[in-house]
Amino acid sequence: MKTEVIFPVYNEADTLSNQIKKFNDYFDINYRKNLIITIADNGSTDLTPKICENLLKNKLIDNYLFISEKGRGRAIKQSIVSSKADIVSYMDIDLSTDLSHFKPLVDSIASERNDISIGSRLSKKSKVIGRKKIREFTSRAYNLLIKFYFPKSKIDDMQCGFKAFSREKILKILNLVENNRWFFDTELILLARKYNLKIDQIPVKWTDDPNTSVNIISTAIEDIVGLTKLRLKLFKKNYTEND
Ligand SMILES: Nc1nc2c(ncn2[C@@H]2O[C@H](COP(=O)(O)OP(=O)(O)OP(=O)(O)O)[C@@H](O)[C@H]2O)c(=O)[nH]1
Ligand SMILES: [Mg+2]
Repeated sequence: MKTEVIFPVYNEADTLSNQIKKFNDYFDINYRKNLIITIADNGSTDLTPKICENLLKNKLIDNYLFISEKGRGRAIKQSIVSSKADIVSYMDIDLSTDLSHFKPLVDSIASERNDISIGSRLSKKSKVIGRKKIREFTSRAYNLLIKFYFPKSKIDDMQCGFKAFSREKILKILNLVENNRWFFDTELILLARKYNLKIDQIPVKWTDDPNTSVNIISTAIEDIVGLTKLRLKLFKKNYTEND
């Protein structure tokens, strides 16, 4: 069974090589053989493309996708669509999620037969190191708002950049996802709930990287608009089962 890990990146030249080496070094040769590593880049303007060429040459990654239009969600979507793996996953290049969770994330689909497994920084057993109070607060407030809008969603942390999917199961849902930026994760998971996919949550150890590409204000607006639109859309279409 083939597994693909997608790293969405934008202007990550400073750390990219080291992080990819760290990821490769973590796994033994046999495990790595069945793992496809993809970098999905949205028009980086720094040396990211050049570095990816080298990583490809040295077989530290298997694919490099350069997508000219912006949007992390767009990059993940396109990578999953063009993937040939049975299980597709994605992870932030800062490797904030401890790598010890990668195999359990994948195994949750491979052996426990879940359709989706997602990392959670907000569950009782999660361990979060170094996250700024304001990020912790906005994240908790956002996830409470989701529970208010979608009381049966029962997901602790929608936004953790650490998720895996059965590719076959997620393709149908992916077609319905409209957002191409940061709301992408929430929209995908809520739609997956709607269509009764089996979702597993894995509490993770998270060591925060203070460098961020997220603008809190604009992303908060995007999230609230996205949630409202999705709620209305699901009402309109008379979906009532798993709201
Ligand atoms: N493909 C693509 N990747 C992006 C884009 N913007 C950010 N990324 C990547 O998305 C991942 C997450 O970005 P981060 O800056 O770590 O996000 P963050 O602010 O730390 O958010 P948290 O990790 O949730 O605290 C990184 O691998 C980024 O390189 C984009 O426009 N396109
Ligand atoms: Mg980060």
